[in-house]
Amino acid sequence: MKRRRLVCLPALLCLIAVSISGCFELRLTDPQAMFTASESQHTIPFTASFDATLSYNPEGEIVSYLWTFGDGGTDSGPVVDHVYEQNGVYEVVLTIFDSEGKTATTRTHIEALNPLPTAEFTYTPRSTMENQPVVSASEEITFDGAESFDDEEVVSYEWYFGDTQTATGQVVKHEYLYPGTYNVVLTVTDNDGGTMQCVQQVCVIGGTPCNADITGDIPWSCQ
Ligand SMILES: [Ca+2]
Ligand SMILES: [Ca+2]
Repeated sequence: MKRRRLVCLPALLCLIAVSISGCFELRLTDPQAMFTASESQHTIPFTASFDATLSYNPEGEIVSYLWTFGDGGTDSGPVVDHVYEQNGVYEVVLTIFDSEGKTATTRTHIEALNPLPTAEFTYTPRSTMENQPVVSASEEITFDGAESFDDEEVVSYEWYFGDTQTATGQVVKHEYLYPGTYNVVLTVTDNDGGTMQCVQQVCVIGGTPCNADITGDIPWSCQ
């Protein structure tokens, strides 16, 4: 029994030694792919730079660096640039090849962000009183969001007129029943789901003046 144990022990030690040296050898001889990226997240369009000079090969040389950028673009070389023009999440893959035909691969993700739309609107007819635009109660006012824009497309216009009424569309009409100061909110949405709001105070006069100071000199004042 004792003898068998003695025989087994060297065999076991030998097996461990082989395993360790096997791992060690793997680590020593396989190429290691590594790179840094100048951006992990940026609004399009932007140029990202990638640097794979940290990659190394313990035996032999790295003979080529191949890149795929996740948007159909490819390149080669240890240091490359790539322009992202469409929003999305992209996987960047680097594969290196050494002189013995061994390869190594590593990857990262880059998020190319959608530029948000800009919301703007005008309204007519309106007149000016003491440098302040005013509209009249019981008059049809046209609200126009045509000055809103996006890098691609504004696909919806949602209006809130500040008096519980709402509407949808680039150009809408609304009539205020009562004088007052109303916060009109236009929310635009682009084709990628990005939203932006514009808020303007609209002063409505007529009938009972807005924020009326009945005994004051400027009964139409909205301040
Ligand atoms: Ca887009
Ligand atoms: Ca956009």
